[in-house]
This record gives sequence, structure tokens and C-alpha cells, in this order.
Amino acid sequence: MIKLSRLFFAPLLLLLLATGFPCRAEDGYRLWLRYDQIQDAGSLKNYRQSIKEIVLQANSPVTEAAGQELSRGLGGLLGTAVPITQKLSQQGAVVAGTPANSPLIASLKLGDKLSSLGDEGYLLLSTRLQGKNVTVIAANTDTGVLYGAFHLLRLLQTQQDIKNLSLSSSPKVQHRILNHWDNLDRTVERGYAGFSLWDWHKLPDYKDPRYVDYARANASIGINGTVLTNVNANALVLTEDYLKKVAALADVFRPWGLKVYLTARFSAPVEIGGLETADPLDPKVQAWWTDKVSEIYRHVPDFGGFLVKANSEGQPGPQNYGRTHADGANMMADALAPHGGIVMWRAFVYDNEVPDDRHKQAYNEFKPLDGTFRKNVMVQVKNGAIDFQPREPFHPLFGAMPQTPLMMEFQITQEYLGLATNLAYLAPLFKETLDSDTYAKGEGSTVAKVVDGSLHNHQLTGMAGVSNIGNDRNWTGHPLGQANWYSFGRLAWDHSLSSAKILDEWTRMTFSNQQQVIGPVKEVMLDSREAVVNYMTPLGLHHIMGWSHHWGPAPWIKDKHRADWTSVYYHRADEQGIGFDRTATGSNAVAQYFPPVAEKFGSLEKCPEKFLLWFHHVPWNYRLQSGRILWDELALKYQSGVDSVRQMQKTWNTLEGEIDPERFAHVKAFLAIQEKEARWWRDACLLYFQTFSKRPLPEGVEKPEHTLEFYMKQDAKFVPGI
Ligand code: BDP
Repeated sequence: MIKLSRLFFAPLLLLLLATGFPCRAEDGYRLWLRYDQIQDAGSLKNYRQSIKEIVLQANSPVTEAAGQELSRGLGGLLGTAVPITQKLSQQGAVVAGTPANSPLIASLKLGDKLSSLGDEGYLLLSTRLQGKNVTVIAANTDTGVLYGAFHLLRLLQTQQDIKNLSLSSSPKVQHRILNHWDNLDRTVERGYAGFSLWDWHKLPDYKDPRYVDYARANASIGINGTVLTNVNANALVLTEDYLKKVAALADVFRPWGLKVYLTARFSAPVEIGGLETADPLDPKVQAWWTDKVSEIYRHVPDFGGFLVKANSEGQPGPQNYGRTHADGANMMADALAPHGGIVMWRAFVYDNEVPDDRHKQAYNEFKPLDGTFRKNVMVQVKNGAIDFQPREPFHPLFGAMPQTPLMMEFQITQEYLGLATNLAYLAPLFKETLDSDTYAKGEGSTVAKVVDGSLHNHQLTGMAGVSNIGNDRNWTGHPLGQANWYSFGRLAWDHSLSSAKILDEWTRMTFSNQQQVIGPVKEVMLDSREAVVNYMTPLGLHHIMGWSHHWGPAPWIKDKHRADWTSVYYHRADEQGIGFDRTATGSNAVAQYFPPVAEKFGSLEKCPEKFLLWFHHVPWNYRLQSGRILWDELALKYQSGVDSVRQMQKTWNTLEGEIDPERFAHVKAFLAIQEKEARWWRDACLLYFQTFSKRPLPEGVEKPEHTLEFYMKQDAKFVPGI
């Protein structure tokens, strides 16, 4: 039997291999690092001429990783193995290294060019060496070489000319970090792509090969740090057993330039240390943290440091002992400093007791602490003052704490943007915040300049993204959600890149270099976040989603144990109008911005309409720039969100037969879900707000499918990610 079936299958297998028939379905696992052979015959020929061998003279784990990636990538793209050698032996070599570890690189005397590129920057050069044409990847460190290797691969993947290369690149931000909100039981808070990648039970003995692919993907976009655990922290991860597991992950990640960080539960000295207090000014507590940190470094010699959520949403913190956030952060910073570690102390705080606008609370608590943090502390600030809404004005803390490095926190996972089944390409959201002008030091004081340290002259800088990654085969749940991981990394490296440019790169690498593919994919994705804003929270509405799980519309949520978790707190709809008055006649949150911004946001006429209801309570019959009254405009915005999704569906359908059937069908099905949910949002919100406006739906807005009662009765169970 066995022999027979072998006889039967062997020729078939050979045939499949010869025709390049994919042996495995296109499941998205390979992300943007697919390395399939270049299709365009002309480019392929040119690349094959330019690249015949990889010359690596150094001998280090990071160099080995770079070599492995170059060999895998170039071999795949060129369709022929590219050997790694130590000597330059032929025309068309890729020579990679640092002046210190490669005599060939040293002989090029690149000192001047390399001097400004720091620890992670690199040069890509086409030049001649020992009479041969070569492509050089040079850097000051092995990690720089690794990043340069990925850049060269990207040039081939996106079919750029590599004949006359002369480019350099270095990151604008020092710490480019993913925040995993992963629990030790492998559930992921606000995670919609399966369970946590970290298989704590099997660690440290079994290291899933997937950890390497995770690290490669991060390295390819310049992400150099990962916080493994949830900000709602579990002290257990700081115990010896778990530190061994953490060390195993750190060992896998290290060759890829990826450092490991942990969340530190403030009450750990009590919970796992047997102390009676966690008071940061108590010498016993300080000593406990000092010892604990030394223990961590014994396991992970290059441990990055702690991310801390304290006195926020029930988490313990220094205020439990009458101390400040700075007291808490500094205590941990002192323990970490001798080892070179940092503290990322989150500013996401709002107090149950304070009967004031939640928008103002982080600023009120943190601004007075400016200048009191240790040198190895960054305060990590969410992009907006409320909570990762589909659209928020930038957080007023940016620019307001000149003596403190402020780290950006974006959310890549789509907690408030339809979870993993809605497409929202997030680079435009990230860019909108980064490009906002704080006016902290006059015009041009953008949030990006606060974050990259250039505005207030800080060396310590960082950008964090709350990860959208889980153990789904395709990593991010939505096949196109991979673009958000990608664009976070690219923007953390260089915030001046445009959303369109990043999308173009990603599309070419993830799908194809053919125009008939690139065009439609970009068309579907580029404005997808704007579509989400329109069908969920247009004109500055915010926080009107389902209770607790945050999925779907629920503007009617009220009477809960805390007002600032309800929807009515935020939209304040009544018979006169809708919106949160944050001007001087209301909460006066606008005063937290610098004067030109405060004046703009605070003026009904000058406030950008996209933020109108964020800052103003506006009469239903107020006339907007379009000439329409507010009610009509709101209704038409909801409709336009639905229309955009339908257009996205049509455009996606043109890709049938142009891309692989697996990803085509997956996205098609998800877009159908998105269309259904867009209608749900539109109908539920408009029916509810209509009970206040008492006006008919304007022409062009479709009639709701169900009654308001129907929508209010929806009560989804087991929504993922809580
Ligand atoms: C909110 C989430 C919650 C997080 C919290 C945070 O709903 O799950 O724990 O932010 O950032 O967005 O700490």
C-alpha cells in the first residue's frame, strides 16, 4: 500500500514543485517578509547581476541573524541560493559589517558618514571594493547592520533600483516598543487575534519557533523593545520561575535587536515579597526593588526596564501611601539605573473621586510633577486625553512637560475601532497626532518633535504601540491589520514618512508589485480609518460604544457606577443639541492647550469640525461649513461611513483572481461584517440621537432597519478581548 501511494504521489509532487504551485495555503503567516521570487524578468536579471554573494566577516549572534535573513530573503527573491562567505570573491557582492568587525568595511573609511548615525543607523552604498562592484551595508554596530540588511531586502521586495545606492537612515526615536497587554493565562486584554504568543506553561524549555519569526518581523521595521505583559499587571511574572521563562524569550529575541521589558505591579513587594507595605519611600521597599531588579538582570543581562500603570482603574500605586507618581517612578528608576534600565510610567490616570472632566485629569496630576522625575524615567502618554478613540485631539500633556521626556502611546489593537473584523488602516491616525502642532514653543512645535526629543532637547525618547498580535496564524486577526503593526514600526523609526508611502511599501511586500493589485489595495485601505470615524463617532463624538467590551454602538449607556464610563457623560445630547462643552463655559479643558490651540479649539467658529462635539455643545440647528444644520450633517456623516465601506467592498472585489484566493476571501468576508456593523452603528446612533433632535432623517440617509428598542436590547456575550 505504502509503496503504491508513494509511486503515485512522487511525480505529482515533483510537478507541483516545478510549477511553483504553492504547497501551503496563503495564510498570512509570512507577513511582509514573504520573499517570493521576483516576477518581473528585467528586475530579476538586474538584481541577480548585482547580488551574487554575501560577505560577512564578523562573528556575532546579531551578524549571524542578519546573514540568515539576507540569505533567506535574497535566495527567495532571486530564486537562487546566495552563499555567505568571509572573503570578497566576485563581482556583485553584498558586503555587510562595521568598521570594527569587518576589515573590508574598515577599508572604505566611512568614519565621517557613520559618525552621525548612532547605534542603530546604517549606510547602504553601491561602490567598488578590491576592484569589484559591491553593495555595502555599513553601520557602527551589528544591530545597525541588521537594520540595513532589512532595508536592502525591502528595496528588492518593492522593486527599487539598487544600482547606485547612497543612502543612510537612523531612527528618530530611541525606544520603539510594542506593549503586549498579555496575561499569564494567555488571554490578551483588548486582543482580538487569538491568545497570547507567549506560551508560559511550556517556557523556558520549549521555545516555539514562532518567537523567532516575531522577532524578525519586529527587527524588519526597527522595533527594538517588547513589553511582554499586561499593564494591568500580575506580580507573578517577577518571581524566579517566571523570570526564567522571560529569560528564554529574551535569549530568542536578542540576536534580532529586541529587548524585553516587563510591567511591574506596584504592590509586588507585598504580594510576592512578604512586606507589609509598598510605600516607595520606605527603605525596605526600596531595598526589595533593588534586589528584585538585580535578580532580573541576573536572568536577563540586557533587560530593558519597567512599564507601570499605577493609581489608574484600580491598579495600586504610590498614592495609596500618600506619595506622588514621581515618588513611585523614581524608586523603580533608582533600582534600574545601575543596570541601564528605564521606567515608562504611564500618565493614563483618572480618579474616581474627582467630579471633573476626565479629559483634564492626567494633565492635572502630571504637569505639576514636571522636572521631578529621574533621568531614566519617561512618562508614557496616550495619543489623546480620553482613551484611544477613533479620533481624538492630541493629548494636552504633549508640550506641557518640557523637563520630562514624554513617550507616545498609540493603540494598534482596535479596541474602539471595531476589533479585528473592521478594517482601519491606522497610519493616518498616528500621523494626525504626530503632526499636530502643540505651539509649546511657538508654531511648528509638533507632537512628533516632543516625542523625538528635539523640541525640549531630550536624549531619552520613545514610542509605544499596544500590540494587535496574537497566536492566530495570520498574527493580527484581520489580514490587513498587519499593516498597522508595520506602520507603527515604520513611524516609530521615522515619523516623517507619509501614510501613503508606508502603505505602498507594505502592499508591495505583502501582496504584489503589480499596479492592478497595489492600486485597489491602497484604495481600500488608505481612508478606511476615516470611514470608521464616520460610521462610529463623526464630528468629534466619542466613547459611545458598547459597555465594557467596547464593541458596537451604545450611546444610551447611563447610570453606571462611574459616570465617566457611560456614553451620556460624553455626548451630552439633549433637546437643544449635542456635544461636551470643554470651553470656558464648560469644563474648560481647552485651557490645558497652549493659547493658539486653546483659542482654536475653544471657538465654535474656528474649531475644526472633526473635533466640534469634542469641545462644544452645539445646537441641532447650528449651521456647519457645508451649509447644512448639525443634525443633517451628523446623519449624512453616518451614512457616508456606510457608503465608504460599500465602496471598499466593491474595490476589493476587483482583486478576485489578482491575489491569492485565501486572503481575498478572508478580507471579503470581513468587509461584509464591517458593512453590517457600519449599518448597525448608523441606525442605532441616529435613532437614539433622534429622540433628542426630534428631526427627520435628511434625504440620502437610509431608513433604519430596526427600532431603537431592538438595538438597545442587543447584549453580546463573550466578546473577545476583555
Ligand atoms: C483602556 C482599556 C483597558 C486598559 C486601559 C489602559 O479599556 O482595558 O487597561 O485602557 O490603558 O483603553 O490602562
